[in-house]
Amino acid sequence: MQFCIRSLRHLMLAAAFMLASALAVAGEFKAGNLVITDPWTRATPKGARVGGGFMSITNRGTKADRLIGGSLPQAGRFEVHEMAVVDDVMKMRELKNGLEIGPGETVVLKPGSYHVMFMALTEGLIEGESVDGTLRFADAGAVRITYAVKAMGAGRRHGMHKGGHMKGHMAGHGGHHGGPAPISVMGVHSMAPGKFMLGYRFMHMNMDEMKQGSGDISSDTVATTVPNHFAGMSGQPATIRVVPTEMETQMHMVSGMVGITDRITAMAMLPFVRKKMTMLTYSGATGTTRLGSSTATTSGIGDVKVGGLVKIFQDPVSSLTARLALSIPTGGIEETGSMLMPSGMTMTGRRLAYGMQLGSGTFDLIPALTYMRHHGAFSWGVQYRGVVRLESENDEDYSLGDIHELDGWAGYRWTPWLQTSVRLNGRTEGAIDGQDPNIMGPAIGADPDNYGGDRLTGFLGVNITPRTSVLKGTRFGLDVGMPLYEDVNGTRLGAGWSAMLGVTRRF
Ligand SMILES: [Cu+2]
Repeated sequence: MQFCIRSLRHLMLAAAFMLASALAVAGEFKAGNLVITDPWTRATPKGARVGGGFMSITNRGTKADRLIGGSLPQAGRFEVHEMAVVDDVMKMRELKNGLEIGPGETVVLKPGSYHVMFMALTEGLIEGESVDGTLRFADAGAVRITYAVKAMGAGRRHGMHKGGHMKGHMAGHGGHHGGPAPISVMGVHSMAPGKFMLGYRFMHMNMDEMKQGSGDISSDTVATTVPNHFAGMSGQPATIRVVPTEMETQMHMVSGMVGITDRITAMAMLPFVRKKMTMLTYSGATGTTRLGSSTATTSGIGDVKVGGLVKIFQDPVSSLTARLALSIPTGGIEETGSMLMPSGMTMTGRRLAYGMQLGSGTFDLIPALTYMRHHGAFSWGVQYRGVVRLESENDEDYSLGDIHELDGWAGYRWTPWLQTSVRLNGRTEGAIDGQDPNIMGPAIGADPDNYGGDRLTGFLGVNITPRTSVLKGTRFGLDVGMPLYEDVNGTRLGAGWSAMLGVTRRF
């Protein structure tokens, strides 16, 4: 048997070629330390000019490499793309610096996520066929790969778009993610550089039942049993004589956000506050006689908020964003009004209770941390937000309690423009520290210990994000809540229903 070296080499070459083509068919390609597995694309509809390529890339090396380009004979242009949330819509964006694959890492290019883009296609991609192309890596250089052409809808993640408006290219890329957070949850995610958003929100909160701790208490019982904070001082009765029966708090909030860098977004919020409290006044030695009611209102600018959002991370389906902002004591803390006194006289120009003032009077830190995630039409998120008083007392010798809130919500997008949500809010607020010498008298609201407490509130929300061109980028939102559980400090009005109505517009 004449068996020469040459034929052996041919044999090995043939074997290597067969192996390579076997591997090619099996969908594995190597470039240096990189292994590209199962490249695939979709058949394109007639006349389509774009297509997408998907695969997994594993870096078996010890240093990072970057997918920076490639080619496909049928395509005039080839780009590397990511999916990112821009204007509340999932959009694809070119990665100008390429896609990094870290040492030991596997990056998966899949629908709704990273992908390569074939643009200016000169011919369609046919299901069942395969197409050859190249990839270019910063370090490993160029490599030839073969894409398997799968069915037009292959790899689509959720059915919401079945037969919907996503018939065009990239169906299954999701197009729209699960939608925005409820309108009451602010500072959820950052803006792209140079992009800005304006918002207007109106908040109404009703408080109409007296509570003591976690139990209800009638105003008659309050007047006869709850100690007056100022008892013992001259002319002061032993128990409360002025009991609030209802309070309305309304806030108009104008807000703005602008993207500074890819990670940093500046934000500001200007609130206009209006408060109205109705009080029942009692008289008599032990407070058993209902004398009558009086109402006090205050209104004006509240505490302005300024600060920034920092994008900690964001990928196509989730984001983690921190807010670092400051509340500036622009809201009035010397608001006065009239009140019916146990003596029967109506006093005017009296400093009203702490709860009727328009601001905190202190500089406060308002941190927040928000994680949000989307699964197709579903979305959910959690947000911690706080108010931390940075000063131990304001100009009137007190500081309001710190506030800590935790929000959890889930949303479902029924159509590209309609989303509903449920939300649970847990809130704890400390009592007032110190005392304003101008706020005194046998009234519930004049006692610093009757502030703060813990509360759990449930909300239902709806977001409408019109897709028509003029309203594109606008979101109309409503969020309505009812307390599920409340344990107040001391004795005070408990929370009733609340609602937030708002509109935000991105530019
Ligand atoms: Cu793309």
